[in-house]
Amino acid sequence: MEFHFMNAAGSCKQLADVEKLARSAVTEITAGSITVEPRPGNSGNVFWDDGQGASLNSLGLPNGGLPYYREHLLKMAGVAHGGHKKLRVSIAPFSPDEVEPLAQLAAEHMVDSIEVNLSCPNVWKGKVQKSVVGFDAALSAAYLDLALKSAGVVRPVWAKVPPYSDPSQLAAMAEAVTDLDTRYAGRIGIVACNTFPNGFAFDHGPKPAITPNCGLAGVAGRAMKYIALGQVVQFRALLPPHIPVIGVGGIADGDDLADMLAVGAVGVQVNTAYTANGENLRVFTDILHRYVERTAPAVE
Ligand code: RRO
Repeated sequence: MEFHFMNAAGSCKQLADVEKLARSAVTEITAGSITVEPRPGNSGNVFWDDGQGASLNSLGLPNGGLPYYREHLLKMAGVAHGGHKKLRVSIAPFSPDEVEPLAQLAAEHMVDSIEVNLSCPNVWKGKVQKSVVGFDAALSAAYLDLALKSAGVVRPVWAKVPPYSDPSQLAAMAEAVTDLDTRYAGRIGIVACNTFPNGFAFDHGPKPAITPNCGLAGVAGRAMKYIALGQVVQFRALLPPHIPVIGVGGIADGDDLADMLAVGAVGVQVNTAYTANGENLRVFTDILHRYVERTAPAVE
């Protein structure tokens, strides 16, 4: 199967971000997540890393919405393709009727694959937190079905799922995806997993590390590595072999990539290691380099 090596959505929102990632070692650039309406995102400290590879974020889905991507998405795809990378767009619909316009936008602008974000933990209306769609397999299947219908006949659709602590919820999602696969002929895959909802940290003092929502934020990076590996192991055991799984969570060096591939992932997404290192593109090169050093036979 094709090897997928990319940034995770969240670190690429605008044309300039695609232009930058087009010069990196990724095979594929993930842009988004994008919503129907433009969103300013949260304010204050919205990303924090603990200096040991773990992070918290509450970005709050900042993005330019349909107006920005109608204007810039074709150029984003052209820039990615010019750098010999695929362009994946992560869409974040807030209701079933938002799936079609977002998926169609991607389909009409040379985007190579669509990721349906079923798992953003950071959407609040005042003090009320929006529930995470990916914990409801039936509702997730409805979103994915609409995305597959709107995405054009050949374009793959990936479900970005939350980390499941209840194995029966994970099994229900695996079953829903397997069922969709029988109807959409090998066009669906799983990206496991998004951040763990509602973590909290102090920033070496009395204040929460993250400003919005009393400091509650998605947990990522090193803190997620063993959870993400476990999610991939479980999905691999439940899914037919041809349905691909991409692993996300704590990929920061060649060993992490090797571990993800060893449990059956077809590739990885990287976020904390990239963001916490000032979005230095070397992170991607170093991961691949160390992976090759670790796995390649010695040349005499
Ligand atoms: O924007 C965010 O706050 C965000 C999103 Br959409 C997501 O999918 N996962 C995450 O940790 N943060």
